[in-house]
Amino acid sequence: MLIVHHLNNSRSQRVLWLLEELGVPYEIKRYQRDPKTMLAPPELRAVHPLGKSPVITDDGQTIAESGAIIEYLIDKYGQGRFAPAPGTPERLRYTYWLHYAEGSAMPPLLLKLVALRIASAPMPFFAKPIARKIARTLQSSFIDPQLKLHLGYIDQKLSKTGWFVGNDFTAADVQMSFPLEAGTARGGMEGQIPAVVDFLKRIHARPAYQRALERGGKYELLGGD
Ligand SMILES: N[C@@H](CCC(=O)N[C@@H](CS)C(=O)NCC(=O)O)C(=O)O
Repeated sequence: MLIVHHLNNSRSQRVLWLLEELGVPYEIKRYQRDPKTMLAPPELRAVHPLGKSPVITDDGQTIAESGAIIEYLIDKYGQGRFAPAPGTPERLRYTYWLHYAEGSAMPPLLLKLVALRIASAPMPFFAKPIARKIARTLQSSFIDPQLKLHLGYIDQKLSKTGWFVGNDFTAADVQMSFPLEAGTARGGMEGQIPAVVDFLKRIHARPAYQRALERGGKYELLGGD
């Protein structure tokens, strides 16, 4: 049986969603973040040396990295669904979004989280104003303009057909859901990205998404609805 090593409030939610879309049976092994550090518990390192989620185990294989997991699931269980045919221009665009999600969209979101943490971290009183100033400068001079650039680009793309590739739902939409959920939860740009907000509404209404939420448990990144 395929096992999803599922960390609460994390990228593994989108793996559960894809499995529900595909109708593949799976088991969930749950891991809880440390409430202070938000890191995964050490047990996850017994599954994969980095101890990050998602990780799946299937047929004696351990697969980490959301994009690699999605490719594996589509190759093995897709039966031609949710991905354009290999060798087509659509397939290239699909591959692009699978990589873009983690390679380009997530880094500024992660930096935003770090800047917010620096600003609120416990430290000696005399260091606080300096730390806050650094965090604010980083945010206003680099992070926020980058987020605006990426979210604007994605919004324009989604305004054409409503999906990342062609006229239909694909696994690229699953992979892109996490940066958009995190981006709208952290970003405050909802008024400027109507196609993104609409995309999130439509994916959240999908029965498979709802089933994945029920199985995955509490997920706090549903901003944008
Ligand atoms: N690029 C990786 C990122 C994996 C990752 O950072 N996962 C986060 C959850 S969203 C995690 O495990 N965080 C806990 C930790 O780093 O200990 C992927 O897409 O799978």
